[in-house]
Amino acid sequence: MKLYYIPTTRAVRPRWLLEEMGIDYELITVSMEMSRQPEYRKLHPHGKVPVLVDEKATIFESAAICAYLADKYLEKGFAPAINSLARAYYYQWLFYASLTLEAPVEQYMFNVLPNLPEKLLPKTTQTKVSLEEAKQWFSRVCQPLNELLQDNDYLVENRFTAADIVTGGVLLWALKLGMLTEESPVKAYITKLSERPALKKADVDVYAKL
Ligand SMILES: N[C@@H](CCC(=O)N[C@@H](CS)C(=O)NCC(=O)O)C(=O)O
Repeated sequence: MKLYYIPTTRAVRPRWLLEEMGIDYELITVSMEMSRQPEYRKLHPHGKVPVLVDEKATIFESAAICAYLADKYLEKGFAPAINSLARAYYYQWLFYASLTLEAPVEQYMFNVLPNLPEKLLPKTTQTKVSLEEAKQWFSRVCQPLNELLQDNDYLVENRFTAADIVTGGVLLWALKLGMLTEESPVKAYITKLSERPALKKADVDVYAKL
């Protein structure tokens, strides 16, 4: 199995899951030149990461890759049983992280890291939401997570799943960008997730160099 990856990006999420599961994989770091090649565009239509190539499957979108891997190795216990009630909440948080939680974090990143390399932040994707607006927006979308995490360590059935990885991947950015200044259940949750050995292996911190 091959994972196409760039450090600190959304590609950390499937790598983190692979490390949690103890599955062997080949890591391919994607350079700017490589991402522009027609061969790479066959793997990802926009030349982005992550991409997972596994036997006949070529999959892009970090949350989809995590969901695929958690199901492929269901016996490892990173996804609830199909058709269970827990499965519904698992989907909810996987999609919430990708569609709702991530948007203000990305906007905040555009503001605080305006000098991100073009590879990581194409100028065409930058918009005009201010730092303060992004922070307030983030605080609103954290609210349901704060309520849940007040009494739970993890998002689904109070056990660690791929939904925690995708959500944790977004919150890790927020933490590193300084968006989580005040103490909250969300901050405690991501601080604790950050200590997981599998995440430490998967996330090579190059933020300081940006
Ligand atoms: N929604 C996609 C987003 C993929 C994405 O934007 N990846 C970024 C890194 S976080 C990327 O490859 N950027 C490089 C580029 O745009 O050339 C996912 O979750 O996989």
